[in-house]
Amino acid sequence: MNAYFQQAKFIQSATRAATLPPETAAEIAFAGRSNSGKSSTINRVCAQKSLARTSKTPGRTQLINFFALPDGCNLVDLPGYGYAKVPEPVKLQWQAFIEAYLSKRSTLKGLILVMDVRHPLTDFDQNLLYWAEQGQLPVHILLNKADKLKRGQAAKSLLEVRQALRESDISAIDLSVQLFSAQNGQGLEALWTHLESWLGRTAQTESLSSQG
Ligand SMILES: Nc1nc2c(ncn2[C@@H]2O[C@H](COP(=O)(O)OP(=O)(O)OP(=O)(O)O)[C@@H](O)[C@H]2O)c(=O)[nH]1
Ligand SMILES: [Mg+2]
Repeated sequence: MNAYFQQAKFIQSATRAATLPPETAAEIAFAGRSNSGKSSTINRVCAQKSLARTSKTPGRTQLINFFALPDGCNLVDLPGYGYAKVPEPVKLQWQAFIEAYLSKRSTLKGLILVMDVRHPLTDFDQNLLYWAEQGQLPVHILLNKADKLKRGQAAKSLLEVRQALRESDISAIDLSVQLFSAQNGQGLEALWTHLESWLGRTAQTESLSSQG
């Protein structure tokens, strides 16, 4: 349990840059392919079952949804990319928005990049990493749905992703990777610690409960 994140509340949706809330406090965005589990991850972080809408149908989150924490910091649920059925003009519009958001949003402290552990580092993910690097934005990668793999397979995937990142050109940003499961909470403590450090908080997790 983490009382800080548990108090998150939905504040608003936005469709484009003009409708974003003002840049008043730190925020962290959750990005990744459609269906990778961004919304489920936010719900797990905040211990709320239906704070962010999740769905078996890819492309569910069409809007940029903002969730406010008690001190005014925001968690941001971005629409997924890579969903084949989205019309081309919408894809281009989305790409333009994300590039602008990642490079210009002054309050953005970091990006949580959610991937399916079984299909990591797609072209779309690489593209996002490129834009994060352009914006000098730290990225923490979640290899989500780790519950779908045996422990050994998941560990292997983690090593492979770390290796691939070391060999890639992305060197200028603070980049980290962990296994995660929005379904069973594996890796949650590590994720909280990361989010809290980006938001300039000291970790609150240990003192509250040891069960995570
Ligand atoms: N087994 C398992 N399923 C998960 C996990 N995380 C998410 N899911 C499932 O994956 C599907 C998609 O989850 P969402 O959280 O809606 O994914 P999203 O990335 O927000 O998707 P879009 O909003 O469409 O971009 C749902 O059926 C979730 O229940 C996980 O850790 N393990
Ligand atoms: Mg979603």
